[in-house]
Amino acid sequence: MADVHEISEFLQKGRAKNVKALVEEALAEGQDPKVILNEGLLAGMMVIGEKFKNNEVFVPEVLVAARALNAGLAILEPKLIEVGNEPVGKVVIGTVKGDLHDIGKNLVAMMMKGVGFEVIDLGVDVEPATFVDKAEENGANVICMSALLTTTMPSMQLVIDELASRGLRDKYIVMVGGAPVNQSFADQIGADYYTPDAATAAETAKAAVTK
Ligand code: B1M
Repeated sequence: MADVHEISEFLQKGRAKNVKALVEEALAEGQDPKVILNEGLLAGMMVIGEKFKNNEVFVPEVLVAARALNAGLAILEPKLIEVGNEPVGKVVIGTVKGDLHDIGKNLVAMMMKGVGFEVIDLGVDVEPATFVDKAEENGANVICMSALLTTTMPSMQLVIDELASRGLRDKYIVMVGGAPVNQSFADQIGADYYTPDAATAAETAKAAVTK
């Protein structure tokens, strides 16, 4: 039987092929995709994050671990999302200007699809005006921003300022998240919702558009 802890070990070594194979094996055996995600992939990335902070590993090692995580996520995605028939709305999502971290943003996008949103993923390093332009072009209801760096969090404010300057602030539900973001920051910049994780983000967005 595939061991989720072994998935974590391979991820820490950046062994994407092994991660992919073990995730496939675990799914074929009927193991819970959420356990594979949390105890395998995300647990492995948390170890890497801690080592990165303590200068025990450096950017190249983190990068290969992130690639391994994304390889595993690609296999898990269809199992994590069970899309309903009726789209509940449209979400524009991206990582803010200056920030290249996309794993959390990808997870949020995946969970949003899972609760029935159509997702327009703008990628990383997204200009404030682009969030607004794309929301307008696509007729979105929700704008989701992710930031992993304390230095890029202020970009979230710029997106909200951009909405306000175009007279569009009340048209959209604005959601923010990412490791350094918290409720008090969200309140300070005037975002509608802060959520600590991807699953809560998706549930909150669905509740907000259907209320
Ligand atoms: Co970076 N990095 N990194 N990094 N990196 C952090 C964020 C850091 C905390 C590491 C550390 O020092 N401990 C630190 C930031 C310090 C700070 O600002 N206070 C840091 C740094 C400093 C840097 C560089 C500056 C390093 C350098 O070059 N010297 C550089 C910056 C590059 C840039 O963006 N301009 C950099 C680069 C990188 C890599 C490219 C190597 C790689 C990213 C690869 C990629 O994303 N494709 C990377 C990684 C992987 C990390 C760590 C190790 C892991 C991040 C991650 O993916 N976690 C991270 C350490 C850590 O966080 N402990 C670190 C897993 C992911 C699932 O969690 O994204 O938090 P997260 O998402 C969570 C929630 O936050 C939430 O949902 C998810 C859980 O369900 N969430 C939302 C996220 N977005 C949301 C949006 C929502 C709601 C919830 O609503 C819209």
